[in-house]
Amino acid sequence: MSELRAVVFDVDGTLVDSERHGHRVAFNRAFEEFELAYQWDEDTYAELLRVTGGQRRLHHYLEGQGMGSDERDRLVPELHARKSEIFKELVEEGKLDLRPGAARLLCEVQEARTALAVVTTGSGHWVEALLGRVAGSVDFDVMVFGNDVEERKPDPEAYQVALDRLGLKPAEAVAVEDSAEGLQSALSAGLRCVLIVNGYTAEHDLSGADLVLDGFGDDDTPARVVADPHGTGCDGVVRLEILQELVEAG
Ligand code: XBP
Ligand code: MG
Repeated sequence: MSELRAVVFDVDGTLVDSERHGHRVAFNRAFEEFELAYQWDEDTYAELLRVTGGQRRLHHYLEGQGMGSDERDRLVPELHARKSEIFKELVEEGKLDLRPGAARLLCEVQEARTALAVVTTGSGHWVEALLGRVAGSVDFDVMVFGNDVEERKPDPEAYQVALDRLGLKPAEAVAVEDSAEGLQSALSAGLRCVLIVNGYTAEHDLSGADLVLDGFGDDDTPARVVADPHGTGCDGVVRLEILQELVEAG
C-alpha cells in the first residue's frame, strides 16, 4: 500500500480556466498587433487546444493556413513571446482566478504537509506570474514548465521530471488534470489521475481516469461527479482524503 506524498496539479484548464478567456484572447490580440488576419473563435480554439504548447499550436495552425516553414520559424517565437506578455497583462488586470474549490483543496494539501507540485505544458514566466497572483499564499515544492522538457503532454516526460525532483515513486503521487492529453501524460508516467473537466474538455475521451468531476466543489456548492470507477463515494467535493484513498487503493 502506498501513502500519498504529493499532489501534482496541471494549471491551464485545471487550477485556472485560463484558455477561453486568457490564452485565446492573448493569441488573438497578438495576431492583431502583428497585423495578421487571424482570429480564433471559441470553437476553433477547442480544436487547436488538442495541440499542446503555444508555439506548437501556432505552427500547426499557420501551416494549415499555408504558411511555409521559414516564415513560421521566424514568426512563431516572436508572436508567442508577445502573446505571453499579453497573457501576463490579463493576469495583472485580475482577469483570471482559481477555479471554485481549488483554493480550498490547495490549502488542505498544504496544511497536511503533503508536497504540492505543478506540471504544465505552458511556459514558465507567465505560469509563475499567474500562480503568484491567484495562489500567492501557496508554496509549490516543485514546478515543471513546458520549457523544462523535450516532449510536451501527452508525453509522460513532464510528470517524470516532477517525480524525479520530488524524489517520489509514481504510486506516491496523484495528478489533477483537465484534459485527455494531461490524463494520458500522467497515466503514462504511472500516476493516479483525477480529472476536473471544463467546458472545453468535458467531451474528451477520459477513459482510464481514476475520478472525474466537473469542478473541485465546495460543501455548499458540490460539483457533478462524472465517473467514480473506484467507488470512492466522492460527494462532489474533491478533498484530500479522496486523493489519499485513491493512492492507498493502489
Ligand atoms: C496547456 C497548453 C499551453 C497553453 C498555453 O496544456 O497546452 O500551450 O495553452 O501556454 P496543459 P503556452 O494544461 O495540458 O499543460 O503558450 O505557454 O504554451
Ligand atoms: Mg490543462
